[in-house]
Amino acid sequence: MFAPFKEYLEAELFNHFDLRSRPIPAGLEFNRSDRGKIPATIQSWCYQCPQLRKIRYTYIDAGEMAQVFNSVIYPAHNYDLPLLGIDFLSFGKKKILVVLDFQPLFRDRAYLDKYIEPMREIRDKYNELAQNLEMKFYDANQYFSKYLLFAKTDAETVVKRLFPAYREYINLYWQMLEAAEPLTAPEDIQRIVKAQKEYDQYSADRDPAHGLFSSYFGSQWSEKFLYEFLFEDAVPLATAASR
Ligand code: BLA
Repeated sequence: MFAPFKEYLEAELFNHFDLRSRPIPAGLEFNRSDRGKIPATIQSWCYQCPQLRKIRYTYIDAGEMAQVFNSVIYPAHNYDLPLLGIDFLSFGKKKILVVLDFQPLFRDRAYLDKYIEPMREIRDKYNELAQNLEMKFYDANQYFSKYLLFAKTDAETVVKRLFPAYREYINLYWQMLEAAEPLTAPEDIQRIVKAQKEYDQYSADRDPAHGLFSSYFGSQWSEKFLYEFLFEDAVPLATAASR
């Protein structure tokens, strides 16, 4: 279902950047479950380049039962760009949920004008993919922009509308990165380090996928996957509480 999205992102990354593999902890890059009626696999890829310190994407393939494409791109700490966040999910073909955003690290006017306003033109073209749905797990005012794509949709719209929208957003993200001036002041860089770390903590604490991962791969593997790969700068809640 989302394989063309993964392939497109991969090709774009290799065309635009000088990528190096970024290690994935042993045992987390691939897993397979035979617990359900249909076997499920989860596979992840991770890269880095001078402008992007962590590029990760994951594909879950449980056939008709579930297809998920999830990705986060973290700019290097000397770029204050939003993170590029992608979460495309399809369950049993009937339920398709898609989320795509430039996830802002800061919320002041100047920041939003610089990095979020440019999304507006694209977002306005794809109104049917921006449905103002209520968030149950996350807070729309933290690390989400007002021009995110967030929709419950169908397979036809994924092909005909989401794919072109996705290409446009990704292209805009590369343009912004190209235009961005790397920061040099240590205090500016520290502020970005802190905001990206808080993003990991926030995302790990609320991740709605924990149940999904656990049901296929067990809770131990899922906990490791969450805290050692997806959001490696987050501290598990239990650990945080006992410190
Ligand atoms: C929702 N994301 C979800 C859900 C799941 C995942 C299972 C709940 C779907 C439902 O309503 O039943 C899945 N999340 C994942 C997976 C990974 C993950 C598989 O982190 C990792 C491999 N989520 C992101 C990113 C964004 C994001 C980068 O990981 C930003 C674009 C958004 N996911 C997002 C939002 C929702 C969601 C906004 C709706 C949650 C809500 O209602 O609060």
